Amino acid sequence: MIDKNLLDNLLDVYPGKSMKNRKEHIMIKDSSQEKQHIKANTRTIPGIMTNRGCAYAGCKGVVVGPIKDMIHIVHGPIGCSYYAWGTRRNKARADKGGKNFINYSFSTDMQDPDIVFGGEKKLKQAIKEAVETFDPEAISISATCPVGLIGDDINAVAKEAQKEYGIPVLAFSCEGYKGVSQSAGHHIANNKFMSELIGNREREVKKYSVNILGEYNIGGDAWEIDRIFEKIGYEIVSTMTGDGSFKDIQAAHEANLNLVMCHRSINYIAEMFEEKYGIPWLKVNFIGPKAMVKTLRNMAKYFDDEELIQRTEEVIAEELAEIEEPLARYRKLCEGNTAFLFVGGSRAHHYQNLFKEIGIEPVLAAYEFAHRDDFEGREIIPEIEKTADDRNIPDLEVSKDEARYRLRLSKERYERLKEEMPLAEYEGLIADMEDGKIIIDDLNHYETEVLLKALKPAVFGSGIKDKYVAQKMGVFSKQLHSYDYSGPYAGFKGAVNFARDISAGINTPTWNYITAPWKNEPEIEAELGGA
Ligand code: ICE
Repeated sequence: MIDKNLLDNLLDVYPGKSMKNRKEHIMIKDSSQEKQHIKANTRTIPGIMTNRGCAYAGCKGVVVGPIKDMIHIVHGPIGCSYYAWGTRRNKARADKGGKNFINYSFSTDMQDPDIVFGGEKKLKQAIKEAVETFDPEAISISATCPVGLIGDDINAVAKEAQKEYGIPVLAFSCEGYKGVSQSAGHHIANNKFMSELIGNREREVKKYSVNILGEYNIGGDAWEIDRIFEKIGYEIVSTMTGDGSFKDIQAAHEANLNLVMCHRSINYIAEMFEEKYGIPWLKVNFIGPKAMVKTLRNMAKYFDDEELIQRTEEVIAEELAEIEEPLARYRKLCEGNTAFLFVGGSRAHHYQNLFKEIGIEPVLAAYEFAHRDDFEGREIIPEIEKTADDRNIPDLEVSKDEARYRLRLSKERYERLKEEMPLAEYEGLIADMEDGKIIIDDLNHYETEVLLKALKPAVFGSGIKDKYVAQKMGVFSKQLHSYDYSGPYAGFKGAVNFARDISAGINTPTWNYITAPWKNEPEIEAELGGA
């Protein structure tokens, strides 16, 4: 078990109210308890150094931004664009005859006079220039904080521009201050996709057709998944939104199954798809060979075709044989180590298996902005946990019964499959963790430093905001957001890339040249059970 003193000491420095607050966001996994609870998706205590982002980051930066053939105009000061330019590493390449604007950054560069006299004129001009210079499929407008504060009507500008230029112009009111984190921005994006984008184009699809939801092609992940799916014979109708194209997403309602990779950012669309079009969704995980194999088997089982099941097994065998030797080699270099995983709202779950497969035990898993269902499983989702944006679901004209009737499989089979695989289900991060390990919501910089010092993991899977803090303490840090400059890490080949990078990071002699602070200071004692 974790030494209880460690968590008590950790909380000790907070003033009374803050201590009480933080206590509810920190827990130790204990499977002897029937159900463990954690507080999440609440406001960060002012003054605490959090890693969280804003609604604009979640909307434009995460969900909308990766659509490659759209021009994404940010209406706001230049900093909001500059900071986000290329840093997430969501990759894209143009489809045949299509366009790709991913490497550009479009901003209205608001200045003082625009704040005083209004910025709509500038926005109109930006749209005009974008259309004349680039001739995009469509345009998105994302609002940053000042836009909401001064009251620019981006929806009216979008409507007018759509009429004038004859292409879709979607306005997202994702001002940074909305909600408690970037999570609100995901929801704003999801809602608009469903109400204004999906279902606008018809397309013939194959029987084994899927949408991949919540996969953003960081470091090329989606391309490794495409490779495997194509080898088996699946048709990917759309990927939302990694390397995504506007036209494909318009026809996404034609697919026969939705695969949900990142539950946090896109569960809303998955639900709405099921409700509106009767397309069931399956929780998947493409990270780590074990999770990948399970995902592929579940998909084949869903479509229930002997040939497909057989082909799936052939591809699995082929792929596993190819990675066995290099993975074993890297495993030898990693074995017996421990890791911290601290990411946004999904990846501390996605990376559990892969770390374990290379012999590294996650001893702490934390999220920035996950909701309680990401920790505890979907069934909890109490109404009070939902933010105002969460309740703002666009009207769906189809009743649930009607949609069920249109399900691609019979109701009986749907119910049966639900028992056999995570169809419309997700168990949450707590279920992934071993007993005695720590789980934290909205981990902050102070807590990060204390825990790194006390538990000294070999690798800290985190992001740019704390990577160098950790490394100056002598702990190797791998950015699980952007993959630093590497990737893909998904699928079979990606697992080998990951194992290579982690083993190199842990074993580099660089660490011999750094004196970790605890070598000179007294240690905070801590013991880890089973690690
Ligand atoms: Fe989902 Mo960084 Fe992606 Fe997740 Fe989301 Fe963000 Fe990416 Fe991180 C993301 S969509 S940008 S898997 S907002 S790495 S929740 S924080 S863990």
